[in-house]
Amino acid sequence: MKKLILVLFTAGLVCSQTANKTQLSINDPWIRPAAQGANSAFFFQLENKGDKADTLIAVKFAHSEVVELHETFKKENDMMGMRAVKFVAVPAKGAVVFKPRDLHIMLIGLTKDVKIGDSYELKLVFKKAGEIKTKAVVRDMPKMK
Ligand SMILES: [Cu+2]
Repeated sequence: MKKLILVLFTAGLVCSQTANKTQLSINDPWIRPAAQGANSAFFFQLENKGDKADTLIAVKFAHSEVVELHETFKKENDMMGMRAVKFVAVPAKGAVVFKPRDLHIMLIGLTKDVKIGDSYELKLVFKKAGEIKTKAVVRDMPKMK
């Protein structure tokens, strides 16, 4: 009897996870190159096709000491600054863009060189959907206009 309950419970978990995962998609994930010991950043577009909002609460990366969610803001003297945020809301039927000089994931203290052409697995952690894996390719920053 105990065994049957356990099986049912596990099956339920698997189902709800797949249902959630189809709602969120991570498009064009990429990382900028940087040397060991320096910082890098991770960018992507997040699309929520579902009719429930979700919240990005963390990102996991195996090759940096710290990972933070960052936003860019304008300082008084027109300089750009950046600061950590605790979460990023993803609206229902909406999208959030993580891009240079805007929202980004800061990869602080790389434990190895991150070179152009390499690709790395990262995990995005959502309040409702849980962990979603993605693979990001390392490429150069787009040229500033
Ligand atoms: Cu940053």
